[in-house]
Amino acid sequence: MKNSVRIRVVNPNTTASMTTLIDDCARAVAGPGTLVESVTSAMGPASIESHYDEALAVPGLLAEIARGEREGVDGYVIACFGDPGLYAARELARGPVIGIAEAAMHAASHLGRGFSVVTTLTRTAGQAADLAERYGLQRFCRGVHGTDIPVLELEDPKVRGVIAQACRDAVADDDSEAIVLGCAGMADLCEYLTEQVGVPVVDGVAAATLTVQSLLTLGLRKSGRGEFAAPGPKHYTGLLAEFGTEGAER
Ligand code: 2AL
Repeated sequence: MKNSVRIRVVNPNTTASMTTLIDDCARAVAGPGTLVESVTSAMGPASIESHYDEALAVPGLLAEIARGEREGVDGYVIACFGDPGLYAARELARGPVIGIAEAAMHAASHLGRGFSVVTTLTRTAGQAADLAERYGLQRFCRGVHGTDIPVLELEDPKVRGVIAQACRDAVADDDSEAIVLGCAGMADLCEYLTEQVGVPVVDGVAAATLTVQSLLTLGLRKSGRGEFAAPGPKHYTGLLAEFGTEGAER
């Protein structure tokens, strides 16, 4: 059992104001023995709302995980709902790495028979549905609903009402019993939406932070055996040369 833990929350998009929002929400739930440090990726897209954005957000995310490992971080949250680079990050880290979609969907599965995801652009709905399947939670996921609000417009207070209505519609259309918020930028709306919607509303930033905290408090680390073992030594070239694993201390 460990009573003091250091969790790094990585915002894999490059918008620092969104990291501030994420950091506030992670700190609000962390226990007294938990140090939360949120960081913004140093390279990549300003927001992640396509497969292309997601692919190009991964190098910056992995650079933050590698830096965290050098700095002695205990565990990580990937604070983007596509859980970009989750499995690669898990290979790099010694401690637990949890994505916000992964954490939120698991939490919602404990709260009712079915949940709906309310997200940003409708074009990302397929990615969220794929994640439910990947995590074995497809039978709980009754629908994914886009609002067509871009990630960087979530900070505008005018969108709150639109998201609340989308949540109410999702509950009615899917006959669902909980809502999963489909973007890290919605984390600060969780309390408001819970009041407005009348079913449990799960924010993945808070859920993932507490999942990592729980695993660390239990003294549990990533399994180093098999699929998520550290990647083997390899030479990388070009723009990705610094990501090579040759000579990495493992
Ligand atoms: C996200 C998110 O959480 N952060 C980001 O940049 N894009 N998710 C989403 N569904 O658009």
